[in-house]
Amino acid sequence: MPAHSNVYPTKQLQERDAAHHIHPFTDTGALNREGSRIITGADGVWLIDSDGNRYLDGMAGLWCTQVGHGRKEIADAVYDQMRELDYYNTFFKTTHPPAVELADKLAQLTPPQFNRVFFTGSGSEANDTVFRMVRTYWDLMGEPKRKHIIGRWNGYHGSTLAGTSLGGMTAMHAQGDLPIPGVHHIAQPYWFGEGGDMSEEEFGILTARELERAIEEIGPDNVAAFIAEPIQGAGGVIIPPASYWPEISRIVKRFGILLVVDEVICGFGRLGTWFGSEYYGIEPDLMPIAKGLSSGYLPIGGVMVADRVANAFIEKGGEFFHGYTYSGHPACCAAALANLKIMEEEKLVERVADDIGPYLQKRWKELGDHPLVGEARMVGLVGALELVPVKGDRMRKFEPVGEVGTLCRDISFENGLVMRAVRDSMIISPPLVLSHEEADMLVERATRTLDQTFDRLKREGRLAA
Ligand code: PXG
Repeated sequence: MPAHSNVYPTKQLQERDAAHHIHPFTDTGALNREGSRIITGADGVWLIDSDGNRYLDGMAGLWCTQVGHGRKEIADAVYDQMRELDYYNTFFKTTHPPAVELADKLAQLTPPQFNRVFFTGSGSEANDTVFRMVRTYWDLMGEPKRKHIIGRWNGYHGSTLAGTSLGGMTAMHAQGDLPIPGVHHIAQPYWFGEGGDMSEEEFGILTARELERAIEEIGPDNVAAFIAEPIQGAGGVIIPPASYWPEISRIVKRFGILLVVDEVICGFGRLGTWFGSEYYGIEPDLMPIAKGLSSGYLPIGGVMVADRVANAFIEKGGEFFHGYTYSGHPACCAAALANLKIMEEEKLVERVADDIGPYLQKRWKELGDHPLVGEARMVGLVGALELVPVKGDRMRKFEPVGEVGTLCRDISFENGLVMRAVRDSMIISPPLVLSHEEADMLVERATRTLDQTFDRLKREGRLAA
């Protein structure tokens, strides 16, 4: 941990932040009254703030810091790259060694149908690329009517125009008059919240068949693609029933539409496989990637393009009028390469599958016994706790939704653990380098947090009898 990190003038920084900085996904007025938390340093799975407090980073930054914070290897690789070639574009018949090397590496790491990548600066840009690529693909294939794209309610694909539209967050749609015409949404496979009396198996099939129904309603010749996350992340770590993905695969194949699997969170080892698609045995045509690609050290994303799609662009010819100044940025590619090297050398994906994954899952699921927890679920190193007012009754929810989650999140911070609240569930997605001791600390702090939240709710009479 840097020695200087607890000598920042918190109050002054908060005032300047409030005066000049508009934060993402934030009620700016409310934040300005409260003051931002100022993170000044990080090392491994630990964060430090401007008052010298240490927090276990249970969210790996924002679902991205697979290799942990403060890795000198990545900083050195970026420094070296910047000294050699700071920036040059990849437009106009040009490339550079780090972009070549990263594209080649990604072709090796991803499932066999993927041999090409289109680089972007983020996951949102990746999904905007997907949107234009999908529609252009069908134009090239001589089926220009295929313009409709189906996503899911409560899916998250970013906050640009296409990302917001493809995602199914209604509060986001309301800002900017979205979705873009031609985007549709079907139900999510959220058994705990929406499964009613059905078994998980039945509910998985039912929600998957919504895709079939939607395709038939829109007209099979008009549908271009279906997009989904293997496990919904921002939507609350929604782990689909085992019956869900096989049924989706059947439907996608039946109608010949493109399958877009958004790997921005599930990619790069989060589920104990390199990609979430492998965990669920899905065969996507396009895979947006970002986050864990560089562990967040520098912004980089991309779209993995399967041969089926890439060949249409290559064989049918013509320019794809699409690209970003920072597509394949040399320093970002160098950061990604150094990150992937660490992941391979330290066998982090295998570690999630065989070691720290099963260890934390076991300990996390013990939290399911807590009186405030309706369900504790986890795959790989991504998990959720559903907080409920009445233990054993999935149908009962806190009112208004989200208040208890926020309270629990704030208490968790006080206890030195970063968890994210989604509605009234608590989410973790820690760095893949988490040690067993740190996993124990995480669970111990989460337990204390649940106890304190429970006591507080009890005192305030907010737990149903
Ligand atoms: N797809 C998925 C599945 C994501 O989770 C994006 C695309 C967009 O990536 P960029 O790099 O443009 O942010 C994401 C991002 C949250 C939260 O609060 C989640 C994300 C981003 C910000 C906040 O859980 N996911």
